[in-house]
Amino acid sequence: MITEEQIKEIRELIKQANNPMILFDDDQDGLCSFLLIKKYLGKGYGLPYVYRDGNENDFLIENIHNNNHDLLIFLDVPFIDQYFLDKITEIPIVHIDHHPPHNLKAKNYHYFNPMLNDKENNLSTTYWAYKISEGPEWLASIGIIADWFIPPFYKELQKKYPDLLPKTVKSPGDVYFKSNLSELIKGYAFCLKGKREDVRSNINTLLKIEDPYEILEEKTPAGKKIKKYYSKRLKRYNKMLNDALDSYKSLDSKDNLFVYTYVSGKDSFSSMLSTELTYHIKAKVLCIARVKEGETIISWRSRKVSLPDKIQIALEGLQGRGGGHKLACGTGIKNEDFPEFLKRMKDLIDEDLNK
Ligand SMILES: [Mn+2]
Repeated sequence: MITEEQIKEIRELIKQANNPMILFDDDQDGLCSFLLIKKYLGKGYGLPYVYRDGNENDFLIENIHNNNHDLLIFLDVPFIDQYFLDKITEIPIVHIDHHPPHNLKAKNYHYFNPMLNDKENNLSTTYWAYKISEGPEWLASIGIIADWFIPPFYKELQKKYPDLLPKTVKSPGDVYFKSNLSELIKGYAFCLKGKREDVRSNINTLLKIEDPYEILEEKTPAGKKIKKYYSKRLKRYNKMLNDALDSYKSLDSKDNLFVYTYVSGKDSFSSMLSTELTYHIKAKVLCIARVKEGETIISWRSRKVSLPDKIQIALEGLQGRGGGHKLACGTGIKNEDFPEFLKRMKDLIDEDLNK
């Protein structure tokens, strides 16, 4: 865990800055961490950050130098590049995360990760941002639940919002996918999709929201704007979800592998879609494939069988790459090689499960 002492240390480190730059992971956990920290500090400039290698970070490094940022904060960002640390030596860097720890070091680099002293404790970054900022709980719960944790303060929060939250929860999915807060948890993710200017504007609008009903019941102009933005995507997402659930119904129940393929040039919904489908259906392995121009991007989810080894074998001689965790992986493969790759994966999975 991140100790009370460390929480105090983080507060001291970040409160000193006048002009912090805050880079956060491109999902609800990253976004809610940012909203909490920025509200707490009352200052800072924030951007979603997706990992980039070496000099691909130059524009950001230049931006930090040119705009006289006096602190760099990373929130929920799994990896950063040594290159970054080598180029930014004159201002403190505070990094708060809960992914498997790395051991990059620099004099000005302060790294906080609950897994460093307890491998089992990987509570989401939003939870630690909540500890630092002390609230509000409803906002923290969005980031925490989306990262598949039940907030430690759930009981009190449920009493405050009995119409939004179920009394008992067995799985974070009960809130994420079945409650009246569901729309908002998904909506926050959709606010990060689309054109860069739109995302930036959404982030600024989200900073004005004090209460979930502002959005859900369109009570303020800011709330109205957010609901309008995410509703279009929510509709598209729900259509895909129902489509996938329908096709599951027609699946032979003996099949170990469930495959859902969708075409989308613009937004990717695969991460949320595979999480939600895993919650609703019982197939042993799920393959959510997004067909883009030339390439198919796959999000894999498994209940038990290990995937990375099988992906490596199945990719042999084909034009693709992939990897990830034992039960959650990704693959990118040329469209023409997708059918053969899928056939090989199905055989490998069947073979493993019928052992
Ligand atoms: Mn996270």
